[in-house]
Amino acid sequence: MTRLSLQTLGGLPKTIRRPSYERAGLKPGIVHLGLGAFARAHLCEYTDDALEHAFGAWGIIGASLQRPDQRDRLKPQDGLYSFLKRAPDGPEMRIIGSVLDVLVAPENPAALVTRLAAAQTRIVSLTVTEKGYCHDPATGRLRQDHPDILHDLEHPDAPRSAVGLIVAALKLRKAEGLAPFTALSCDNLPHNGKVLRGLVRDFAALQDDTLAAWIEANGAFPATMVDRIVPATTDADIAEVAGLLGVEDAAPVIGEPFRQWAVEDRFALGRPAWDEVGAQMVSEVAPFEFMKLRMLNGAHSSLAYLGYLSGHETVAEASGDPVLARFLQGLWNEIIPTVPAPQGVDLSDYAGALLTRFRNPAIRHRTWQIAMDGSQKLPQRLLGTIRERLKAGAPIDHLALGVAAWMRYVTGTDETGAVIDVRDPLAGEFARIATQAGRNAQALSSGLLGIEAIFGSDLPRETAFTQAVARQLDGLFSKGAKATAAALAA
Ligand code: CS2
Repeated sequence: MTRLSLQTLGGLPKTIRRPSYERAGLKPGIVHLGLGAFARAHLCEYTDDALEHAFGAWGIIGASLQRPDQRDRLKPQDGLYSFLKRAPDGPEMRIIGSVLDVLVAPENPAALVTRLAAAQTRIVSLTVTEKGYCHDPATGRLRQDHPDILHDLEHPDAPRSAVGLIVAALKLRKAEGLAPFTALSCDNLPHNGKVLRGLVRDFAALQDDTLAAWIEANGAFPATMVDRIVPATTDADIAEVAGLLGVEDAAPVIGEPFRQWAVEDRFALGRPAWDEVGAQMVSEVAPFEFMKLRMLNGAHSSLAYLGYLSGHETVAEASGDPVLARFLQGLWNEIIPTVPAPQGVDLSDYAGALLTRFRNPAIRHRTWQIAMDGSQKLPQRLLGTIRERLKAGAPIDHLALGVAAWMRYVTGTDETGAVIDVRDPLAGEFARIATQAGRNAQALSSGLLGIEAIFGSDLPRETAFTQAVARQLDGLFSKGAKATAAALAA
C-alpha cells in the first residue's frame, strides 16, 4: 500500500483536514526530545494549529533518545502522520504537519547536540517521561549515581540523557555567544520548569561553574501543565487509519478530543502563537498542575492498580464499574481540599468531567499502561496529597487504598495467580521485597515504604499513614480489590 507523504497528501479524501500552510516552506525552530505518542498528540498538534494561525519558523525536529523506530516510521512519510480523535459519537481525523524530521540520539549524539546548539533552535521541549529526568522523584534533585548521568559526565560530548544533551548544547551556545534556548518540560512532574532548571544547573556545575552560573542567569525554563489522554497506538488503530486515509500511515496517534495546556509565558527567544489556538498562557502554572496531577493522574494511577487487580483491561471499563466509580468519588473528596482551584474552575465540576473522560468508550487506555513506572509517579500523584491530609488530620482511606493497590500490584502476581508484567525502574527491588514478605501485608508494606526515593524519610514515620496502608493491603490480600474498594463506601 502507498505511504502517507508530501507526495500523497494531495490525494487524500477531501474530508480529512491537513496543514493549510505551505509545508514545503516550513523551517525548524523547535527540537523536541522524546517524540512519543503524547507529544505528537499534544505539542505537535498545538504547533500545527499555531502555524495555521500565524506561519513562522517553528517546525519541529523530533529526537528519539532510545530507539530508531519512530524515525523509521516517520522519515518515509516526510514527518507527516494522522491524528485520530476518538469521541464517544465517532472519530475525527486530521494530518499533522509540524514535525519535519526525527534524529536518533544514540546513533549520533553529536549531530543532535549540534542541532540543539544551532541558532535556529529557539525552544527545546521535552516529553521524556518521569524517569527520563534522572532525578530522585521524592526530592526532585539530580541523581548523581544514575547510570546515564555517570555516562554523560564521562562522555560530555556524546550524552545519552536529556539533561546531558541540554547541557552539552548550552555549553556550545555559550562558547559561540548565542543565548540559551528555552527548555520546555511537558512532562507530568510538579514544578516541571523549576525541576528541569535545577537538574540542568546541577549537571552543568559538575563540569563547569561558570557555565552553571550563565545558565542560571540567562536560561528560561517555563513551567507547563499538559493534558490529553493518549493511549498507545495498536495494530488495529493502524489498520483503521489506513481504511480512512486510503494510504498507509505507520505512525498515527490516537487521542481523546479534550486537550489542555497551561504554560508560564517566559520564553527566551519567542514562541509559536500557541495562545491563539487554545493554550492558556498564565503567570502561575502551579494551581493547574496540582489540579491535574492530583485529580487526574492521582485518580488514574489508583484506578489503574485497583482496576487491573479487579480484572479490568481499560480505564473505561474500570471507571464504568459502579464500585470503582464510587471509590473514585471518595478519592476526589479526599483530594479536592488539598488543591488550590485555578481561577474560574469548580473542582467538583472538574472531577465530573474527568469521570466522563475516563468513561469515553471509544478510548481503550489500558490499566497496565498507566500502572507502569509507579515509583516515579506516586510522589506527585498521591503522596503530596497524603502529606497535606495528614497535616490537617483529615481521613486518607481512599488515598491509602491507592497506595496499597500499587503495593499489591508490584508483587507481580494478580488475584488469579497469574504473573503481572511489572514495568518500573525499581522492579527488581520490588520483586526482592515481595519475595521476602510473601502475603504478609505488614511486612510488604513496611518493606516498600522503606524505599526512600519514593516515600522520603518522613512518610514511613507517619503511623496514621503506615497503618492505613497496611490495613488496606491486608484487605486486598484477604478479600481482593473489588471487595476492599466496596468496603470503603460501606
Ligand atoms: C497517565 C497519563 O500513563 C499515565 O500515567 O496517567 O499519561 C495521562 O493519561 C495523561 O497525563 C493525561 O493528560
